Amino acid sequence: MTDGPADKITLIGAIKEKLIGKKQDWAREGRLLTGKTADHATRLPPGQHLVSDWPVLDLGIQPLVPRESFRLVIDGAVSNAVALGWADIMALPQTIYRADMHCVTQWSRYDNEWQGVAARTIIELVQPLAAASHVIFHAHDDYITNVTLDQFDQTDAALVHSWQGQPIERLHGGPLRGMIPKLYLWKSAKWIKRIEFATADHPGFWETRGYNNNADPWLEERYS
Ligand SMILES: Nc1nc2c(c(=O)[nH]1)N[C@H]1C(S)=C(S)[C@@H](COP(=O)(O)O)O[C@H]1N2
Ligand SMILES: [Mo]
Repeated sequence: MTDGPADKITLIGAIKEKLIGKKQDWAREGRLLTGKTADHATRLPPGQHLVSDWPVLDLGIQPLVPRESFRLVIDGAVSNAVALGWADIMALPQTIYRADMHCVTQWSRYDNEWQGVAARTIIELVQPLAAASHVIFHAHDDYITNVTLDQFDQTDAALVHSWQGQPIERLHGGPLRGMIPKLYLWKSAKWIKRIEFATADHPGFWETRGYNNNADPWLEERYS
């Protein structure tokens, strides 16, 4: 294959320093906190409101990742590290499910239909070592986020390529993004390029800027 522009990964945009600074201030000041928690049976977590559109949140850079050059490395504390191309992703067993999403900036969107590869399919494929305790997502915009292996090892956690039956748009992290619906949405990395199984925790971009490491919306774990 030639190395033409069609298969190059392009970074579009520039880091939004001001917006990142403002979100860090929110964490420092504890903005948006209601002081309430809710049972998981309550569909809307505390302090959230419903939206019907799907807002876009990023650091200012929206990578363009052509499927021809797509490559996802899954490595670290696993017995079977892999590098998957787009055809490999699509050849894995596919899952379709419906889930709500909850962003720390207070919007929630119900009934999103996701299609992709279940986290448990990935876990079965790479065989994490007994010592693996965390999963670190690395993205093309250098965004990083971390979850525990238990948070990833859930029936509704997945790597998703379609939303409401359509390929996920570049703005929302296409061609492939993480989806962990039971955590605030910053734990769902867009434009993923590497998933690292780790034997220790490595807090990511927002987790090192005042945001909560655990990020359970029903416990209102917005900030650290
Ligand atoms: N690669 C990457 N993933 C990311 C982000 C980002 O800046 N870069 N932002 C996170 C945040 S803060 C949110 S709220 C969601 C937003 O996803 P959306 O733009 O599809 O709504 O993506 C998360 N994943
Ligand atoms: Mo966010």
